[in-house]
Amino acid sequence: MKRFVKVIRILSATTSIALGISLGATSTYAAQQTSAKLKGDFGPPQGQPIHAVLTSPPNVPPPIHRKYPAKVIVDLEVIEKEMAISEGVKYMFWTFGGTVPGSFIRVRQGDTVEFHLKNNPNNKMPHNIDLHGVTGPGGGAASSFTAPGHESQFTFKALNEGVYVYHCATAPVGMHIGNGMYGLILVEPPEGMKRVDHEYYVMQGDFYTTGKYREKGLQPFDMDKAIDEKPTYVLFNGAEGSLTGDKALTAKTDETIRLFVGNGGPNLVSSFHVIGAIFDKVRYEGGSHSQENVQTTLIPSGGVVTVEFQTKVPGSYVLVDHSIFRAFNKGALAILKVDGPQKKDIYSGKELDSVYLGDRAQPNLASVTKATQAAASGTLTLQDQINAGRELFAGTCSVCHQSNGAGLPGVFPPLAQSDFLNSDLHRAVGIPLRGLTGKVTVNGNEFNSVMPPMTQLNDDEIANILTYVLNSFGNKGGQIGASEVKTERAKGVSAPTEAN
Ligand code: HEC
Ligand SMILES: [Cu+2]
Repeated sequence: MKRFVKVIRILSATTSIALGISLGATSTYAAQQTSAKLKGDFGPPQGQPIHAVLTSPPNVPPPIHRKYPAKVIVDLEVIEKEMAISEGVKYMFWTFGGTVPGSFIRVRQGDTVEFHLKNNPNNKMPHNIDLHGVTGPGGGAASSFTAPGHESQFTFKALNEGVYVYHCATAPVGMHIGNGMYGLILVEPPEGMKRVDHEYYVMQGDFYTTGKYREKGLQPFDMDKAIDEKPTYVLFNGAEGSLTGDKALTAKTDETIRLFVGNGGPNLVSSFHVIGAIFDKVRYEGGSHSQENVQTTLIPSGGVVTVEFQTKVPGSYVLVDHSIFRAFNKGALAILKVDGPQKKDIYSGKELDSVYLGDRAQPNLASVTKATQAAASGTLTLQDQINAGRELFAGTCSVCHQSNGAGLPGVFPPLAQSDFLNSDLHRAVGIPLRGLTGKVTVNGNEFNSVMPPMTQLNDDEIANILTYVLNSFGNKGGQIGASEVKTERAKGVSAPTEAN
């Protein structure tokens, strides 16, 4: 009998590679076998059918305390919808349940899961679902192929405990996954899992847009970049900033944390790391074996890990893909904020600061959004510009010029009461656009260094930052409009501004 289980597993593994291909014959065969004594089969479902509690990331449904196998009904709807992938950047996501990653599903080993997949009538594409926690061909893919405005149903017994990825497996599969169609299903062991203070749901994914990183507007999917495996964004929970600022994960000191961290891919393998924490325990690949005292763990595309650790020292802990350009230049960064009394005996002090995190550490960009909207509707005020400029400055310019604009002697010139800046406001417009090189004298001190062009900023953002700078730090005031930046940009941005 054991050998038979193996055969089914191999079949299911190979068929989920040949995604979408129906092997109907084996699925009835597998269904008949569940009445025999298989691992994880605790007999027929008991009690009333239960509707599964589904949660949006980063939330995880509550632990199951049930002591018997039940029939669990899962209702999941596919919704294609436009959402922000980064500040000012929209993307047409395809979702399970309206979020990326999709709704978190939690069942108990031995449960009989009646799965309902609905495809919203406003959607344009057919979709299906392959759950890696299913023993059966395609993980449900062939049985769940659903056109817009339709609903499919199939049933499976959750034989293996563990945490599993689910994803859409409709051709072109890479595109469906690349648009955000993945999530996690947890199959709890019958005795349940060890109690922890917080469980969170985080899932990495790589995204491919025709525009470059942070290029504004609605960005279409780029098939060539996807095939070349050159993502524009690498993200936790489907958007840059989805887990930072006031959306950061939270805990108190001396609490235990369990993170279910999935990787939807479609292409990249994640080197998952939490800066400043050591995982006490990792269930790698979502399997039953665990490893202790781990710094960085690999999460395959289409795989999951469960990591557990304790928050001993207060501060901000940064979740990254330690393939580190992805974290700081493609968005793969999230924050766990731990509050509580200092523990100087364990760690002396000085938290991670803004130089390390750059603009990813900002509380939020609400005032930037407000200014963008006001500019579009023609109601932009000086104060709107200053407010937006303050937040953008904190993330972009303060790294070098310091948050009080004082600069660093001999290295970064001051923007505070800068005679160079105040003597020619229009020259200043070219500086963030093209950068600045060569000798520059500010308030009698000479600097001879390089400021790189701030290519990630659009015209509105540069106008707002400069307006903020001119109205702060004892400078003489003034206002720069986006149209002026636009005119300056049109002159070309390739050669850096010469300081003299
Ligand atoms: C990576 C560090 C860095 C960042 C980030 C940076 N600057 Fe600079 N900035 C410099 C350096 C270095 C110089 C001097 C360049 C030289 O020696 O020619 C400079 C010079 C300037 C000057 C002219 C000198 C002065 O003090 O008046 C202005 C204005 C300025 N920067 C504005 C900005 C603004 C606005 C931002 C944000 C959009 C920004 N900088 C971001 C490094 C930086
Ligand atoms: Cu799909």
